[in-house]
Amino acid sequence: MASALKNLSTYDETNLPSAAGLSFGIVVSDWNADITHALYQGCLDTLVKHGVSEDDIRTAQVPGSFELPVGAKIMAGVKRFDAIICLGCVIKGETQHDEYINNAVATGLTNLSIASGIPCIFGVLTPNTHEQALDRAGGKHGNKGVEAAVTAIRMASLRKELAKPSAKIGY
Ligand code: DLZ
Repeated sequence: MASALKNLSTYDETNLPSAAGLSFGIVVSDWNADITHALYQGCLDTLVKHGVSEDDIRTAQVPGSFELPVGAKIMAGVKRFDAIICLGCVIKGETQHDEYINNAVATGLTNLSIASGIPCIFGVLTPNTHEQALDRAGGKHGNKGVEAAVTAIRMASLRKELAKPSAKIGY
């Protein structure tokens, strides 16, 4: 398993650009709320820790992960966020529902990111069990919401940086 021996939420804080002045949308799925709300807290704490003002964070709740792409699309139409973070948890069950939802969310967020130019971050857990989800929502594998926030800060900063005129001429 790729993540078996790693705490995925460890990152080099000194290497992350300040997120002050950047604005973020967060879309949270209420399905498996004990997990997604823990992801949300990790995400929010990380954004604030890196300088984002709470006034520059807008949160929307959607019923399930399947609704994350349209929630993000609505959010993208409300304000020009520097990045939109989508948080959910789809636990494998007896049927293939998880594959349909996960594929739809991944494709939807990819398409929205490319079409809008706003990074839409995939913060969706796809575990086999509830225990695996807990491990990744503040348990032994860290908090995936923290990672989603770090990814959002990096992508939002990159977007801002590349929008500046380059000082260099030629190569
Ligand atoms: C229907 C459903 C099921 C069975 N499981 C999950 C889940 O594990 N995680 C999740 O976020 N959502 C689940 N849903 C709800 C769908 O995402 C969606 O909200 C409904 O199918 C209505 O479109």
